[in-house]
Amino acid sequence: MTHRRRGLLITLEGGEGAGKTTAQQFIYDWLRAQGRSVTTTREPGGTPLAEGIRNILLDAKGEMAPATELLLMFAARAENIAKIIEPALGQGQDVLCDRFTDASRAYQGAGRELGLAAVDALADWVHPTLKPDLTLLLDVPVEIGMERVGKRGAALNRFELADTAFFERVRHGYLEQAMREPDRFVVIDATQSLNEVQTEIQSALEAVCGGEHCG
Ligand code: Z5A
Repeated sequence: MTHRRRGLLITLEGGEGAGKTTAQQFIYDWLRAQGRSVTTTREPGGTPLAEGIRNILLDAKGEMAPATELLLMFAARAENIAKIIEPALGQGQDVLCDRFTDASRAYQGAGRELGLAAVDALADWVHPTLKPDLTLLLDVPVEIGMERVGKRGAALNRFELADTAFFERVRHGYLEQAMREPDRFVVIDATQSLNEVQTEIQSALEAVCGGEHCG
């Protein structure tokens, strides 16, 4: 009996304006050029229900307790995993996900100061065996990221309205997570030019695609 190869789960992380959306297209194109099938998704979001939860979470006029925010992130994640991520991986497709559980560790665990234990308990319950094969962390100082977001000209969402101290905690939360899991994370200095950022992303992709489950 032949077993279909499971795809790779690649996640993109970073603070506001780090360049994830810009990087996602580059990664998609690169993986496709290797002849790989790729599904893209984002969090919170990815399915109609999860996109509905996203709207509630991002509504600038909305207010919610930090615990509510964390639980809604995992409610959306449970949908995305069940409907998009697991089926695609099981069919041998790579999944490129714009943010995943590390965002909950950084934003809710560190930013909202709920702590890692609460996030890890939910992660253990919602996706006990699912872990990214590669996490690209686009790291940018808070003021540079906010400047980029400001230049975008779009209305700010509920997260983007937070104060600088919140974003500093988020950034440190991400960097601490990367230090804890150096085999999974690749930290990229996102203050570099787009070309330089893409060169580093490509090296990380080549490394993970050199593994036994790529080809
Ligand atoms: N959130 C959470 O709290 N907990 C969770 O568990 C999850 C999420 C999953 C929505 O995420 C919110 O949900 C998010 C965290 C929270 N907070 N917010 N907001 P999102 O990913 O959808 O939203 P976002 O982080 O704000 O995405 P973004 O604003 O689109 O940022 P980005 O994708 O990282 O940046 P970009 O759009 O690619 O680039 C921003 C601008 O910078 C753009 O004009 C680019 O042309 C420019 N750019 C990009 N790279 C460069 C370089 N290298 N040089 C110069 N300029 C550049």
